[in-house]
Amino acid sequence: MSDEAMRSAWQEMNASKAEALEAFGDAKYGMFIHWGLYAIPAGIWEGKTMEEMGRPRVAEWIQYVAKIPRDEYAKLAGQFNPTLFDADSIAKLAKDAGMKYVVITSKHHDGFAMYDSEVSKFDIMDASPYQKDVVEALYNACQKYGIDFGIYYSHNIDWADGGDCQYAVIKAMNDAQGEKTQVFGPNLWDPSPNTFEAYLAEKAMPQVKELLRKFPGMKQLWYDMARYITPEQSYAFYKIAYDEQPHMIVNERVGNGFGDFDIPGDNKIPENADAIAKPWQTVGTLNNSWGYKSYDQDWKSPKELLFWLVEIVSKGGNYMLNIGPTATGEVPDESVRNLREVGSWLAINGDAIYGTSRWTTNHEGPTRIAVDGTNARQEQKLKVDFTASDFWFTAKTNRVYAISLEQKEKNILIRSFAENQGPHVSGVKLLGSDQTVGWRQTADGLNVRLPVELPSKIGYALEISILN
Ligand code: FHN
Repeated sequence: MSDEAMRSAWQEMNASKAEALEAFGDAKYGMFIHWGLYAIPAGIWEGKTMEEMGRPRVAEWIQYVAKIPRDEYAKLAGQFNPTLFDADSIAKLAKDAGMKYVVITSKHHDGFAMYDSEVSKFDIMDASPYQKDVVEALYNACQKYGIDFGIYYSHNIDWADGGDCQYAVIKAMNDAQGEKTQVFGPNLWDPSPNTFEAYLAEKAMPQVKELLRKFPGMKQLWYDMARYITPEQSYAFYKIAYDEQPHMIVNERVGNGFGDFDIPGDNKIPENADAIAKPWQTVGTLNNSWGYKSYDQDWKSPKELLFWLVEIVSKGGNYMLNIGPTATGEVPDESVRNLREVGSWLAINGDAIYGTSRWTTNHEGPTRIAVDGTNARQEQKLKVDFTASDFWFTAKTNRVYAISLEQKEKNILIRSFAENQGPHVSGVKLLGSDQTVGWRQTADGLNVRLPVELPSKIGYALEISILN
């Protein structure tokens, strides 16, 4: 198939997903789950931490960073017995946290399937003493709680069975064009002897198909790290998903522009969201790792998490926030606490988040925070300290929401509503409260007198009715 034919077929398939993409746009907030054998070493191999061994520092990359031979890594499966895993409590946590969907790693770069795979014996049923399909358990629990379900699948990088992940082929192609090929992710220390083509035909494609048949009604398919993938291969991964579940959306990491929605980057808030043509999603960690890392206690506070959420939503995106369960299947306490606190905030202020669109401006006020990458906030020692003049905005028909993450002042001024410049205001309501809010629109902006008691622990959100 020519590139042109693939692109036009993709356009047609993508256009048929308008409704699913709209629902995705409304959902705003979801849970990512990185869970696999890497939760056993949890960031330490033979006494060395990820930081001592190299990069990246995220715990699910330990096999790569420590160059662990395949046979040796595979032995971890024999120890994987997460008896404390409780799918119901995780789905309920997502619900309580105000999240609308869950996406779980069915197979990460290490190649180990966390579900009952007929295709490979390197799975939770055949290779671990646990012998229960955790993906299926979560799928069922999500249905019970009305949470949408999605699956992560590492299609290019498979350190167990993907050979060199097609690195050599892509490098030769790039060399011929005088282009550099970055080495990041391929198994070059102990590659499986099969070809990448054989891996695609015998493992990756059949597993994706198997997952799509096992879990009907999925909302998202989340491929990852398409570094060494050709357009034909990306198209095939998109098409297989469409053929099985035409209404499910596929992320851009399928590769080569064939995704339905964009990912600006891991833990990255786009500076200029206007430039992103497709619906988009930022994925983020609760500390600085996706997989469980025993010694990373640098948890984002509820206020920091709310900053990420409102900054992303006010720019029109979705936030998918990750938990990394331990080897025994538990979710770290601090993760649970922080997620629940954000959930309590959303229970009060959810109208300002779900189902909203971007307004004419996403933020006003002096505080500017830019974060780009999973290690960035730790390296830049990010502080989430806002002023009473920082507001984020979202909109719905005839309403604009102004969100503050501070409670320092009772008399506030929102400059974007300056008379004769901003829209004409016809009413102001404090979300989660029946108390009357005093307000006046002046040449400086919208003056609001907040009540003494505020409904949320962190900040507040105002629903501003406007006349168009
Ligand atoms: O390499 C992976 C990483 O382990 C993690 O799964 C993230 C999540 O977005 N994706 C890749 C890096 O972008």
